[in-house]
Amino acid sequence: MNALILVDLQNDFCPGGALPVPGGDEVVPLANRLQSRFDVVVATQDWHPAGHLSFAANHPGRQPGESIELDGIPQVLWPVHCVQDTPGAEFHPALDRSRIERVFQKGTDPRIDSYSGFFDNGRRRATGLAEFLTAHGVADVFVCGLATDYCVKFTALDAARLGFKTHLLAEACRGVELHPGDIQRAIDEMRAGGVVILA
Ligand code: VGL
Ligand code: ZN
Repeated sequence: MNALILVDLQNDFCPGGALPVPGGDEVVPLANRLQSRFDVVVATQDWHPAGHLSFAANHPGRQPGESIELDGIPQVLWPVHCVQDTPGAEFHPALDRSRIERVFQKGTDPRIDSYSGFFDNGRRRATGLAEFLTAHGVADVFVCGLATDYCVKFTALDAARLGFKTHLLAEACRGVELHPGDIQRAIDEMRAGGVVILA
């Protein structure tokens, strides 16, 4: 069985949102078209409380894009984004949700960020995605969505580490590119981590 993981196709990561990924909305029609090719479709959703410590606004004097350490883990500070029950946290309105069997929310603990759809950044808690895929007999995982250099990368790397045959649908991803070259470096890291990069 194969599975498509749709990563964080949310309003705040699209142009006009709080943490816009350039061209983020362009992947929505691709994601819609891809779904029919897979046995299982799941989605991840960045889902932060307003007091989340990945938000620069919750660190007086800090600006988005700066890096700090949070509980011993490096943390990029972001604009306030994907706050639970706000429009920015909703899926893009054009996303076809009819085949999404389960949504895995992440980033709910205010003290730790969660880029991967499987675990938080400290691997303290699992979302249940791995067990869900295993229970559905999934061996092959295909990842697309936002953002290539953060949540897509960590989701794909964890999938590969967990033993799923993991593929990146690169055309259906867009990245933040906070620093020039971040997207290419992310793709190189995924390839080195055993992820098969597909155009
Ligand atoms: C993401 C930064 C902060 C992502 C989520 O979905 O890639 N990036 N939160
Ligand atoms: Zn986030």
